[in-house]
Amino acid sequence: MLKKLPPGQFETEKWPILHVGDIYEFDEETWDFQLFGDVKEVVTLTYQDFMKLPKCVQTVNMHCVTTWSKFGTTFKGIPLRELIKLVDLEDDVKYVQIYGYYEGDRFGYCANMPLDALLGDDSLFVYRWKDEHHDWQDLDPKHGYPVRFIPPESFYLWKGTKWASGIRFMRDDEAGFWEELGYSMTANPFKEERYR
Ligand SMILES: Nc1nc2c(c(=O)[nH]1)N[C@H]1C(S)=C(S)[C@@H](COP(=O)(O)O)O[C@H]1N2
Ligand SMILES: [Mo]
Repeated sequence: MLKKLPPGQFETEKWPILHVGDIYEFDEETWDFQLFGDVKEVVTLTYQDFMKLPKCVQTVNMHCVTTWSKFGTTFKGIPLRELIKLVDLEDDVKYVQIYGYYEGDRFGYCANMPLDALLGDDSLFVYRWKDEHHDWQDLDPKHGYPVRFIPPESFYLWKGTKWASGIRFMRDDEAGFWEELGYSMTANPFKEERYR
């Protein structure tokens, strides 16, 4: 895994914790994952359905807009492209909004990204991880258990929705939680796209 520090970032060995609101407490009974928006039919997955999907293991770098970068964390998760196979998208869907819990609201947090940037092995809904200092382990609730999105490193980590609850498919780009507050729509760390 190439270690390239984007402009204005510093390297951290530790994995910092950053979010708004309380940590979501997982309850398998009430948890589900929704695929909705510009789709022919809404698809709802139980935790069992979700965890049966094909998995992928990938080592990625994370870049937080607050200037820390963590290199070389290995994640196990479900690629976003596997979820796309489960829905019938309307024509011209080009963006997604990835939702997660915020203060008890399952759609309280979200982040927008172009769909075509998220079709690789580095766009994962993750639930296990390891790194140089840690053996394989479940994701901690503070990092997004039971599943959280990890975006490709061409996006700042706020696009990595914790406690993920669904994907809304969209024809047009729409601002997410931080984007509404003035952060970048495109958010490429290597171009230092922090604000808009
Ligand atoms: N649901 C939710 N996901 C979230 C956030 C949040 O506030 N709520 N914060 C984002 C931000 S700003 C960052 S930098 C990363 C931090 O992930 P970490 O705490 O696992 O390092 O989570 C992102 N995902
Ligand atoms: Mo962040």
